Amino acid sequence: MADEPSRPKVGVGVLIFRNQDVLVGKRKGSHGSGSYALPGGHLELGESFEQCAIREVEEETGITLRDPVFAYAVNSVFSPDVHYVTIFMRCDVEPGTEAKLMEPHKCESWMWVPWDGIPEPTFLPLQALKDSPYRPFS
Ligand code: 8DG
Ligand code: MG
Ligand code: MG
Repeated sequence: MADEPSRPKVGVGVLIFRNQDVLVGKRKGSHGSGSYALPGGHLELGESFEQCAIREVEEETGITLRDPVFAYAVNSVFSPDVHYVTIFMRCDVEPGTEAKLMEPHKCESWMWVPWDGIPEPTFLPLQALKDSPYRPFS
């Protein structure tokens, strides 16, 4: 077991749109600290992408998502031994929806920003999504 090579992990990032704005948070306490990322986390054993999106968003923001749908996927090599495939799920929420800071040790704050106004530095997988052909409103 000790000699097993490391392999890529699967992360799920969730695009939550409220009107034209997307929810991002400033990461704290792990890799990419200080960068802006979507809510999300690791896909757990046996989970669907939809279940992971709903669980992580509930845990991190208190928002209950209805019917998140697949949006895009990117491949991100952070360093020689940190490699993630990120599945982006998308869900549009009601205009009055607010995000709670449920894990203040992992996130400085949540903010709703326009797609073209995501602050820098941007977390690597989210930057890859921004650089991809994915367009949220077309
Ligand atoms: P978890 O243990 O609750 O599953 O994870 P977490 O505590 O929420 O950690 P995280 O760093 O937010 O997410 C785990 C990994 O998921 C992260 O290290 C890299 C990967 N990941 C991506 N894309 C995205 C993304 O867009 N947002 C978030 N939050 N994580 C992502 O590959
Ligand atoms: Mg999490
Ligand atoms: Mg997370």
